[in-house]
Amino acid sequence: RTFVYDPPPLSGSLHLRAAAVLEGNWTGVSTVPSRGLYPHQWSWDSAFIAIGLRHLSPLRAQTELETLLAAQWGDGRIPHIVFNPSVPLDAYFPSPDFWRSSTAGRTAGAPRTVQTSGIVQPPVHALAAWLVHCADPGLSRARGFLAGVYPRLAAWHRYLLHRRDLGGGGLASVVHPWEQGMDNSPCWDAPLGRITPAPARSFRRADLDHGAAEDRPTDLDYGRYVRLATDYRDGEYADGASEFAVEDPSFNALLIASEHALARIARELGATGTARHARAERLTGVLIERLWDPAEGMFFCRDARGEGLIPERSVSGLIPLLLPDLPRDISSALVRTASGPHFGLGDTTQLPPSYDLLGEAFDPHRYWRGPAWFNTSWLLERGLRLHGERARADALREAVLETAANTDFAEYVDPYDGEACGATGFSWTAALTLDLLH
Ligand code: 9WN
Repeated sequence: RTFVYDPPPLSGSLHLRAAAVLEGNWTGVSTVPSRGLYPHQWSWDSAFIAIGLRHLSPLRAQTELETLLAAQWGDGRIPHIVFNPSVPLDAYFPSPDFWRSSTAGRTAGAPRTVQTSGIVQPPVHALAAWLVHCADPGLSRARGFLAGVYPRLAAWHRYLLHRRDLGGGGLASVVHPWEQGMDNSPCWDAPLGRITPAPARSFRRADLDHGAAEDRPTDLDYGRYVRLATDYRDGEYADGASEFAVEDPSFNALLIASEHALARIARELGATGTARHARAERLTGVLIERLWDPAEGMFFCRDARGEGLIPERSVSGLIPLLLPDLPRDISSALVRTASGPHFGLGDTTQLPPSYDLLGEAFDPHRYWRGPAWFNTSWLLERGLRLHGERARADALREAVLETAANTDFAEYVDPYDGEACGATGFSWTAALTLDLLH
């Protein structure tokens, strides 16, 4: 009998490779988005990471969210970065000495023992907490996981729906492009254009030590990001005065989806959850009333400091497909728009672009001005499935898995040919790959 060395295909399997990325990016209490470029804990990254981690280790997934929530501020905000004190200050900009959370954030109730940023990111957390619970309800109950996170998540939603209702219509506004998570989206060009940039010599961009300049935001963008963050900090992170305030469809859709998840969590904890479901449904109506454009068949951002809707097509305007209470005509229109010439889903693109293929500002490699991202693809896949678009959802799932495998879990990719951009070994790409494999 000849012995042929024939290793099982499993050893090279996508599952194991994704698990190895998450293992390598785990710090002991949370996961960094990527070792070089983003060496701390990021808020919405951790939510997506937990959604994947639950398939590897429900305990680690719970810990990921608990670590983030431990850094919550007294006013309810969950900071967009929780800094790792053992990482050198110059490894990432802006660093803790820029945000000064424990002093400038004192009035808003920033924690004393951990350093954080003072802005937020999209509220994917309650959705993540619910999905993490469902992966191992026994462990979750034994640890009191949901009972522990529920009050914090409720305070987070309260902060967004009250302190951040800057447009006065019932939706949450973001006060910085980093808050919405799609940093240099062309949607911000007009509202950001009104902001006087901080001088380029007043800060040093650590991101350019790791990423190609042509794949990243420009220095002028950064000057404005720094100006907005400085002003917010100098006003002690009080809400209301920001020169930049935008109601974004994806940010608010994630809040609504998370509100539905919070209703399920409440029910698991013995309440009815009815009031929360009703609120989520009501908010869906507000989202449609304020951000839906029937002629264009998608949602748009509203400039709360300017003139109405911002006429730029971002993938953000398709993400509300995630919502269960959308009227049929709206979900159908969103699917049509996603599959049409502006996004090319299942047609001209490999993965849906972050921005309009036909838009003037489209650039297939520059960050959120065109490249495709894995978290937005995951959200769209979920939305398609929810609304009965099974064939499209299956095709998108396949495309995500293939692109993740071919790019070593890239941060983002050229939407046409799937060429890797930014970092590789990117945590949410690995995590959401794992989730789609299950
Ligand atoms: C600023 C961590 C984060 C993501 C954002 C992405 C990018 C940061 C940066 O990286 O933003 O928060 O330095 O560019 O745009 O969505 O959460 O992965």
